[in-house]
Amino acid sequence: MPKPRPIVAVLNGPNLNMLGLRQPEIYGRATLADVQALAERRGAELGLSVEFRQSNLEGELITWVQQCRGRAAGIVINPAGLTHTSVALLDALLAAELPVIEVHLTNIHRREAFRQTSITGKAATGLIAGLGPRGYALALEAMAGLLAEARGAS
Ligand code: DHK
Repeated sequence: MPKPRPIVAVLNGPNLNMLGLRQPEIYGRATLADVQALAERRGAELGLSVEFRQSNLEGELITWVQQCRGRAAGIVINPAGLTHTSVALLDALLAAELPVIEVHLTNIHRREAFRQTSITGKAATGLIAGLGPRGYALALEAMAGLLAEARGAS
């Protein structure tokens, strides 16, 4: 029997369902469906099973993070606006005890002061910001590398 592919949850926070329509001069013209297709394609090439989800609700994202514990191999997350506000999402990510890569489409350090702090980033193994949808593919590449290293170490 072929080995099951490690599950990597790719979670997206509030307003990312509006990608393509929402401030395209800042967030670009790619839609969330485009980002999902890119993530699923790159994930499959890397031997990962990508579970791609988006919610506008903080509690729903927290529940999805909780469900990753013991089931998924890692989490790629763009918490969107919750990046800058949500201690509760940070706590959920810490409790998951999984490698976490935080992705931002934009370079949050070039934006308003309130976007330059990431509360959730404290739970992240690494962060990728400013590279648009490509950041999701890069995050999955990094995740595949982290998982391979962890397998080699065990
Ligand atoms: C997305 C958002 O929706 C914003 O609230 C963040 C992030 C930045 C992004 O760049 O992907 O401030």
